[in-house]
Amino acid sequence: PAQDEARIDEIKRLLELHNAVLVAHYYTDDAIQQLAEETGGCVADSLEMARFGARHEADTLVVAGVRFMGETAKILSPEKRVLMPTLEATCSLDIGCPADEFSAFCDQHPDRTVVVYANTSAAVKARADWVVTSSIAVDVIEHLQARGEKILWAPDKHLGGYIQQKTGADMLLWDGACIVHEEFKAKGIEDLKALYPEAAVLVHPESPAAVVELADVAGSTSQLIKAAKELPHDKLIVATDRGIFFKMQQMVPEKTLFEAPTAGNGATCKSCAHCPWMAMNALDNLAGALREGSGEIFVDDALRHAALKPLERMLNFQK
Ligand code: CIZ
Ligand code: SF4
Repeated sequence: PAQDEARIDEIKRLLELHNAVLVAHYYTDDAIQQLAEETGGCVADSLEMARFGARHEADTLVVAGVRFMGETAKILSPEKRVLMPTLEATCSLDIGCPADEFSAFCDQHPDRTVVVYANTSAAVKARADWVVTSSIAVDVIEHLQARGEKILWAPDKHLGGYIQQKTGADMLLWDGACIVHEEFKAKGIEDLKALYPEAAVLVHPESPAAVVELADVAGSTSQLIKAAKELPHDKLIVATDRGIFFKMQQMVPEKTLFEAPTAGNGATCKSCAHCPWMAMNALDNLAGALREGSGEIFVDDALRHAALKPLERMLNFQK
């Protein structure tokens, strides 16, 4: 629409004016992902967003995603101004893991190495030995296991359970979940698979174990996009936020992508398989943040230093 065009032009002008770069997650709206691509920004998972933002020479990072992604950017680049379209965009994993309760839990298990998922507040990261994203979680846990370490994992119990099963590591799990991935149904996928037996199933391991069991490939968003390209299959059933279809379809224009069902009867719905917090990012509030300098992320200095250590461990980790 013409209104969107005007907004897009305004954002492009403001990005230049402020020497700013747009860093967008795969789960944001197509228009935002496209804009990030067109303006020399990046569209990525949370690990690559963090790497890209830290390396880029821009003065301002505009992070389209959820709160922890903006915080991570600020922790890694304190000298940069970090803006988000909205500060209201949180995550059920972050909400489900309050720093004080988490810290008490860690205190009860001093013999365990604390590994937290990137989808957490700066305060929770500050209590951790390691931060990981789903892209490198398995590799890091294997590394710690080889050193004989016992793990305390938070917050996603499905991802934690998946890693535990895959590595055999001794992991104590926090009881958190992603409200988007938790809704995928094994029965719905089996029914779809009956219709298209030649289709491959791609699953993000924040999904329940019964769903991950049906996967031909389980992995992070970037790993699933890579698998979509490499697998010989022409049809793919995909269990992760449907925001990923923008990039995935771009990579495999010739393949047919199916949204994994969020209901047992094979149905999908408009508001399912899409993160309500990611969806808060829009062209309007993105333009507003750049125009008014609103949605700026600040992280207290002591907290920043404490959270930086486990984050740097992740960024410096080589398999
Ligand atoms: O579900 C999320 O928020 C994901 C997959 C984040 C990420 O690591 O890119
Ligand atoms: Fe959090 Fe799930 Fe949304 Fe990702 S998709 S930001 S894990 S609620």
